[in-house]
Amino acid sequence: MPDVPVLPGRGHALSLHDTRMGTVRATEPGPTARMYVCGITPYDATHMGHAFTYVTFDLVHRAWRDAGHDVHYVQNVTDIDDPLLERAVETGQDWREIADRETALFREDMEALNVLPPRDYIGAVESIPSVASYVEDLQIRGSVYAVDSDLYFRVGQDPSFGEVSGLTRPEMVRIFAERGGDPDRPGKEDPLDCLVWQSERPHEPAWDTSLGHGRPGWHIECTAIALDHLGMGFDVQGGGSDLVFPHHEMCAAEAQVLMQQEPFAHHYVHSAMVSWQGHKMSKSRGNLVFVSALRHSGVRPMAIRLALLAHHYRADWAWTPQGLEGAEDRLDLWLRATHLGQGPDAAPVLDRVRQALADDLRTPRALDAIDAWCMAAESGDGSDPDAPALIASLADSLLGVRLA
Ligand code: 5CA
Ligand code: ZN
Repeated sequence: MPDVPVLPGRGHALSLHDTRMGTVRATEPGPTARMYVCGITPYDATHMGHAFTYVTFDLVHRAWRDAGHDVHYVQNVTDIDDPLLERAVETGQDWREIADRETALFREDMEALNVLPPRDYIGAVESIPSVASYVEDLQIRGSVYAVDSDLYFRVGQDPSFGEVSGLTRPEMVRIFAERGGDPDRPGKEDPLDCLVWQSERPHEPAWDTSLGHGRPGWHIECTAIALDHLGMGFDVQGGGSDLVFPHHEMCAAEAQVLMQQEPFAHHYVHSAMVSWQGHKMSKSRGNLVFVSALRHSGVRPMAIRLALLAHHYRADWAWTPQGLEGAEDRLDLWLRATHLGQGPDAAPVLDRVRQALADDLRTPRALDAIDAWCMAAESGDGSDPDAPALIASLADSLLGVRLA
């Protein structure tokens, strides 16, 4: 955990858009704010889409800290799943080696981008015993059935199923098929029922559990890790908007049936998609700009972070070289201005940045407020000798932009 400068006063209560309610409303954490963010599937390096998502939730982390909360942040890493096994076959490498290497690179990229690490960083593989025990609980509740020797969760057991995404059934069926689901598999009771346990396939890894020899389905992995480390009714479930359905809908349904309580999370928060060459940046399509490649070509990590922060987290956007150039210029401006001996009073800037972030993470407004101060300081306005240091501290503490 890097040092985060402590600022004078205290941050405002944080409001965030909640996908389930469709509105921006206040988060209401207790002394400890609890957040679960879906982590990477480590079969390739971190791209700008991932970085945008983790920087977004880093702002939540920082805003809560600034408002005086302790933050319990949990993230998973999907270190066993089909894409990893496919990549292993393509490259002749062991799937575990790929997962270890790409997870290490991800952590390095996040550290370079000054993303505060989660308190618990939990793998799918290490969670298998826990997953098996939750699936047994679902069986006891009559919420699981077998197709061949795979196990499916009856989504209809959760009366609130569908409320996270708010999609219609036909939309759900279509998106389910596009995002790893199997609506057409013969033997399923409801096309939307989701796989919770997959029995061993030839040449694939499998683990011995009370459910037999196999491996977990995807959604139950995050359900189990969130319940184990945060419990029911945590503050924010986060990820990119591609996870709204089916992933976050299924996680919520499984947990709500398991615990016979709702909600799984108070806010479901989703970051927009970053595209490149006309399509969502995705490992499966291969249209990627990697954080590590830019770093190794000499781009400063704080310029990458500023390129991401220039976009509000709920608006889809395209990565461009011009966007990065603009961010480099901005970083230069901020570095010059915060190294001056004086400038205008910084207290109003602190308040404006806090307000902008508390209002659903309006980063463009926060950047504008700092730009304005920097330009004024450069043109000789103001004579407060403490202001440059306060601007540097607030940029670091609230936006994660280190100007040292
Ligand atoms: N392991 C699962 C979650 S349990 C997974 O979705 N992994 S991932 O590697 O595909 O994505 C990691 C995170 O980055 C997810 O939150 C996903 O929503 C987000 N993400 C992926 N592509 C983009 C993109 N192009 N723009 C913004 N966020 C993205
Ligand atoms: Zn997840």
